[in-house]
Amino acid sequence: MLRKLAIVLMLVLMPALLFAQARPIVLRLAETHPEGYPTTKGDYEFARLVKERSNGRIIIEVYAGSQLGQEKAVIEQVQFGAIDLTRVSISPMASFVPRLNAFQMPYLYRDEAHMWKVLKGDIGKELLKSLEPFGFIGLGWFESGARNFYNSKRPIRTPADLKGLKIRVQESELMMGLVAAFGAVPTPMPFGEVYSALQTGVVDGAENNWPSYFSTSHYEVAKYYTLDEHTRVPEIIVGSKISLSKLSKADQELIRQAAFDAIDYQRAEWAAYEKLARDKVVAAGCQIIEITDKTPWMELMKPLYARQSKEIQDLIEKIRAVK
Ligand code: BDP
Repeated sequence: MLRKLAIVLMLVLMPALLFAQARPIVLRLAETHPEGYPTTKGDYEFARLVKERSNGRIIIEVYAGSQLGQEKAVIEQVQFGAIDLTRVSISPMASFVPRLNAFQMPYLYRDEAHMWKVLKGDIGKELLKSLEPFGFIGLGWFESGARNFYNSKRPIRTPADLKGLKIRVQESELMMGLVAAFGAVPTPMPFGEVYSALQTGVVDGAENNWPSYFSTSHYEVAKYYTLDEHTRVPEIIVGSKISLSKLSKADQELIRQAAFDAIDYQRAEWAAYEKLARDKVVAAGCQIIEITDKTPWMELMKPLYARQSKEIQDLIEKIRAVK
């Protein structure tokens, strides 16, 4: 009798146990860029590493092309746990975590290598850890080149040429201040709306790196591209504290490490695509304006630096001191 009962129990419980074990943890990652963009490829590499290292127990589904919404809305959803992960620019992220502004100050990094020394070093690691009280788990950084102004009206050779132009900016107070300090009129709006805003003349221009200028086709409607490189804005991969804290500490660490290990892959993809974007834009006949002396541009940014909080000023100093 007892044996029979045990057999029956086993038959009933076994499939349930097996099923529970086999069902992977699925996490959704929101990405604004389309498939094929180097940053999206970086997300997939992150997902691949997580799947491989967890033997398929943890699956990250990448939703590219703003399927889950525009960046600011996505960040809100990550904060309250409706989206598990996202890769975003730190510009909109800084509205949630103000100290991030220190990392996107104009003309802050000497070059790309300096930025990466900061991001991968103690300062960058500490910053990722400091996001928790805001509801985020900082996981890693991606490359995003340098941002340049472009517009449909005229070649910009000096900051004075920007005067009065309506320039789209990310949804970020710092970026608004930056564009205003150059004498232009900042117009914040989500990335996905910029093409039609340029086309219909709602804005005269915008600013972005080569890959975004190209992949969004903005170069078709705003052909003057000025290489002033006013800022390098790192990209950040963040998780939702609400959703990731449901995982074991070991799994959280696995995810964090995978994001960090995807960085070099994304950087290599970035470098290749940046070159391709540049070639395509040039071939399309856009007017590229080189800036040989950035001093007058930098000068205008001094009041923006002076306005920052003590906490940000201290971080800026630390970043500059990294050799
Ligand atoms: C691109 C960033 C993307 C931003 C976009 C923007 O990769 O995350 O949303 O700029 O300007 O360079 O909004």
